[in-house]
Amino acid sequence: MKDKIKKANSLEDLQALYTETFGKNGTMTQKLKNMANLSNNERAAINAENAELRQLFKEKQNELELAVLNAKLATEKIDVTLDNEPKTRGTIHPLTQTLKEISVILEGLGYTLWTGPEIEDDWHNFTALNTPDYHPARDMQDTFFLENGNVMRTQTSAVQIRAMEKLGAPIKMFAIGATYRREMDTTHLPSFHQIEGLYIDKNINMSDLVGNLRTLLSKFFERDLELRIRPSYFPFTEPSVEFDIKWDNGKWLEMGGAGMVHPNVLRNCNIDPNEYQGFAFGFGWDRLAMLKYGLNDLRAFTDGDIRWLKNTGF
Ligand code: FA5
Repeated sequence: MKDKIKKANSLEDLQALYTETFGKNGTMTQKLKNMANLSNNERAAINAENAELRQLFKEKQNELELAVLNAKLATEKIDVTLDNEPKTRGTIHPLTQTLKEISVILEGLGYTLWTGPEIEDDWHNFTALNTPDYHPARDMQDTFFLENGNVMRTQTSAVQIRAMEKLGAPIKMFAIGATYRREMDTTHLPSFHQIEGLYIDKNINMSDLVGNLRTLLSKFFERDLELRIRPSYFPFTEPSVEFDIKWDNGKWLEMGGAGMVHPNVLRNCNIDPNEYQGFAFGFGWDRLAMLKYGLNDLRAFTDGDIRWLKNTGF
């Protein structure tokens, strides 16, 4: 039996041998049953054999169980060296990147972010901005009109009005968001974005405007920039200017419009123009991103072409 146990090569075989030995009619069971009339030596021999067989079974069982486990592990092995598909990461859109940079700079200069609706009423987009419906300046901005008389906001200046109506003066806010006009070429899109700034307090003047714009643009472009202002016209500012920066190639680049907020605009927002005055500025968010990141077609910003995004280096 000892040899048989040692040679068993499956748990089933071992179980059969065990039954043969220790089962109800097993050889060892019988021997143990019939020990009563045997001498002490004979009994001791049977007990020793019994213990030895049990030990042998136990050892063989452990050995066979281990073999089964190893066989199972071998088939279930995970090959951790297997090649994995490389993970592709998304990139930040140049506009989003620019938004973050501008926001950090303006917040650092004490401006608070405001938002307003993209579908705007006539009051906030035009009338309160000193542009009543008979005003010829309405033609400066080709407007998308909705059937109910609302408009797709043509300028973030509408958010100035909302902020002043709510907070009054003093106020220092900025807005950044989508704007819409009926135009389309390489430098004009029907849907583009603007950045607006407004600072109203008791002693604000044009030199504050120039200083703020120069700081903002120098920080954004990360170099000391020359700023130039030229007389211009907007119904909601008086005097009005357009401002340019001197680029690396020595050329002046037009950035946006600005000026001292017109007294009528302040009055429309229940602010007394004899007590408060201040400046506002507005410019193209898309154009800022184009310049900083050396992109040359405004239309690419909204085309959603992933190849373009990848080539922008973002
Ligand atoms: C305005 O919209 C004024 N609200 C700016 C302003 C604010 C003046 C506060 C005074 C005080 P303008 O129409 O020039 O101004 O537009 C400002 C800038 O928006 C332009 O310089 C240009 O950078 C950008 N812009 C205008 N139209 C488009 C367009 N169709 N596509 C892309 N960018 C545009």
